[in-house]
Amino acid sequence: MTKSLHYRACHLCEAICGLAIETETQADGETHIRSIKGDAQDSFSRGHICPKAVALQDIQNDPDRIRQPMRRIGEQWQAIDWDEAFELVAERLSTIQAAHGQNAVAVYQGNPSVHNYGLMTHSNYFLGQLKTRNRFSATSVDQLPHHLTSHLMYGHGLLIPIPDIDHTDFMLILGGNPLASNGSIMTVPDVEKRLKAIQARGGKLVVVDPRRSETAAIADQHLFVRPGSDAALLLALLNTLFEEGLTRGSHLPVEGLEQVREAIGGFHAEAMSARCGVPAETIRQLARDFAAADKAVCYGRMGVSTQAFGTLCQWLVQLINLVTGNLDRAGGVLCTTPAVDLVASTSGGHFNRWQSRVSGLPEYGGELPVSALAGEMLTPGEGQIRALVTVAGNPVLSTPNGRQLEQALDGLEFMLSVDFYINETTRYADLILPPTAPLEHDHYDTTFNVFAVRNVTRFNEAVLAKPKGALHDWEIFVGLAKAFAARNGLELKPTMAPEQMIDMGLRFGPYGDSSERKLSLAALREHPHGLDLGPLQPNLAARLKTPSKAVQAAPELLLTDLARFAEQQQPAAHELLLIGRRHVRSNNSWMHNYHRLVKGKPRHQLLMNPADLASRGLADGQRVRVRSRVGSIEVEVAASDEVMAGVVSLPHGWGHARPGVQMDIARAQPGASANDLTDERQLDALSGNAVLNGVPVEVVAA
Ligand SMILES: Nc1nc2c(c(=O)[nH]1)N[C@H]1C(S)=C(S)[C@@H](COP(=O)(O)OP(=O)(O)OC[C@H]3O[C@@H](n4cnc5c(=O)[nH]c(N)nc54)[C@H](O)[C@@H]3O)O[C@H]1N2
Ligand SMILES: Nc1nc2c(c(=O)[nH]1)N[C@H]1C(S)=C(S)[C@@H](COP(=O)(O)OP(=O)(O)OC[C@H]3O[C@@H](n4cnc5c(=O)[nH]c(N)nc54)[C@H](O)[C@@H]3O)O[C@H]1N2
Ligand code: SF4
Ligand SMILES: [Mo]
Repeated sequence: MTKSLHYRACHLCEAICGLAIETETQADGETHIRSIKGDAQDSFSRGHICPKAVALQDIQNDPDRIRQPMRRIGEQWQAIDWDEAFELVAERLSTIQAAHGQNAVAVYQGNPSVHNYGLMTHSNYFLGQLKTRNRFSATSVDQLPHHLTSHLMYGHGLLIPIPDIDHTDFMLILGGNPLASNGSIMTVPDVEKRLKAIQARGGKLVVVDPRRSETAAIADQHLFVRPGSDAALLLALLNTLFEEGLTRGSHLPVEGLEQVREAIGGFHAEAMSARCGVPAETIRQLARDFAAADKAVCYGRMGVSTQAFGTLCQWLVQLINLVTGNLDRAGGVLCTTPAVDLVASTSGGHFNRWQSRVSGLPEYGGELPVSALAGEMLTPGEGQIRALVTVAGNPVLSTPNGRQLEQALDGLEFMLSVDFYINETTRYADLILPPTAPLEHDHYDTTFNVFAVRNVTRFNEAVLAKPKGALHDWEIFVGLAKAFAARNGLELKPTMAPEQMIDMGLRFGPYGDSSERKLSLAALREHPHGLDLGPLQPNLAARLKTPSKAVQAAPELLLTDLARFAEQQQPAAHELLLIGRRHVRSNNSWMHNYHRLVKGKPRHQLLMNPADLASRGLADGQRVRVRSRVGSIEVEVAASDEVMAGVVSLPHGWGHARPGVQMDIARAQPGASANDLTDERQLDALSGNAVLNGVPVEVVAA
């Protein structure tokens, strides 16, 4: 029996914590995980770990995780071999495209697509050949407004300024709960310590959230805001900064600031207060406090992106940082200089070059908003979607109106899923191709190093050997690409393994061959705890990709969207508004199948303010029916003064009781799906991003 210790970054969430994993190999060659701990030698995560990383061993050992290609015949699943599976996909998709056009095949790529570097490097090797305009992803139920804002203001959708959390004096968080999520578009392991350090050095943390979240609970100030109304609050803050002369100049070239000042002239704190539910004087004081801090950060995340004015909110967040002199400044917000630089090596993106056939929603970067997906399948006519490929996604639980999507999936001619579970979505697939588990492949974080609060880089080997007969995600896409190209007589450019691509990316990058550091894959292999490349530095002037090489403060699209905001109706006073939440033991929809993470008291209840319970004659713990325009669910309600009156909170990613789901532990405590209530027609009209927060519902006894 031999024991060995492996160092490895966790890539389950955006925090990329370093792990120390001990394995044991028995005489018969079987290797098991003995322990998973935080890696104290990782200078970025400093030993931090959360319960999800410990559950990596449960993913590894889960009997429900599928390990060979599975074909569905009626209700039955049959194992088939890889070559037969690739042939089947090539035949079915080619036939459907030949009969109905290329757009008849759609693609949905889920969240782990950006956490798994083999998917980053190789999914397009196959998916690109499909040449379909019907491409969708989890981006449009999440951070699309961030990308669109950066594309419009800075010329590249990935040029997103990151909070310099370690050096700021004032952090204003709207719609983010990093104590549960471990940070998002802000890769920050150990976030609680880093937030408390702001306070310890005399700085201030302010949280704006309709729920007193775990992060709000440690803040110096928490403001309840009516769901979906952050644009009003942000406009009032910006207006106050201008009106009270609280702005500071910027070293950056900026165009359009005068237009901004004019356009927001009417949105006084006094006028906006009623819309967002925050008193005018509180808003003005917040603007003064923010401006008085030497170094300050305004950060808006998931909760403000997934609302009716998500893009407007993200634009206003950027403007608040800009006009207070905190954009591209130490202690403010800064862009990374990543070792593999996706900003330098790709074009800035495009927007609204085409629209979805039925609902007319705009593409961004070649993808359409996923709220349009079911409609494109259900609505007959030329261009109707007849086949779907899902990759690392569970849109039945994660996109608006999941019940409608189920109906649409049921009517498809063919569906392929690249995934290792038979879950709420993949149970509709005709074929599931399972990749290796997280610890069985090597890892370089192409995505989240770009959003990290320090410039960091690391490459780690697989901890466990690839099982016989298994394929990595990237190898599945190579197999699919070859079979599809052969059937269609297409020429396929040769490819290389992901690690070789990373080696090239590193060597062409800012710390590569032409620099003193000479980073390469070989160099990174010598640093299994990761390499720290220093704090973020001002770099935006050189990185801007706008045609004028100036920050565009007043993009036309956003000025126009202000008019839409001005006309918006207030929700009726008697309505309850639904919002979401996350728990540190969850990971979107797919990590409820591990006893370690779901044990203890249930965490899927609907939280409701005691006053709202009382006025409806409901009691804590009772089962209730929640209804929205699109559907209804039944769930237990819990009284909580964490949520403001008029608001109910339900976590997404639950709802595992659907027939055919083969995840036994998840099914035992299924919860209900928030996305059986969210509405595919409720959108940020500018970007097409889904509204997941601020959905009108009613709650009655079940
Ligand atoms: N109401 C509401 N809805 C939401 C949200 C919300 O806050 N409220 N949040 C939204 C957000 S931010 C997101 S990102 C989406 C997420 O939504 P999705 O991306 O659609 O779904 P996930 O729940 O992340 O499911 C990931 C799937 O990938 C599989 N998987 C895991 N690792 C791998 C891998 O390495 N390779 C492959 N091939 N498959 C893998 C899992 O088995 C699972 O089926 O949900 C969104 N939906
Ligand atoms: N443990 C865990 N970690 C995760 C995930 C997970 O599922 N579990 N998912 C990962 C993913 S894919 C993402 S995108 C990130 C997201 O990370 P975060 O952006 O931090 O998202 P949440 O934790 O959902 O926090 C959103 C907050 O917004 C609040 N909110 C809701 N509506 C509004 C509103 O109208 N205005 C304001 N101001 N606030 C509002 C909610 O009450 C909630 O506290 O987390 C990632 N990390
Ligand atoms: S916070 Fe948890 S899930 Fe996220 S990277 Fe760190 S250990 Fe992994
Ligand atoms: Mo997300």
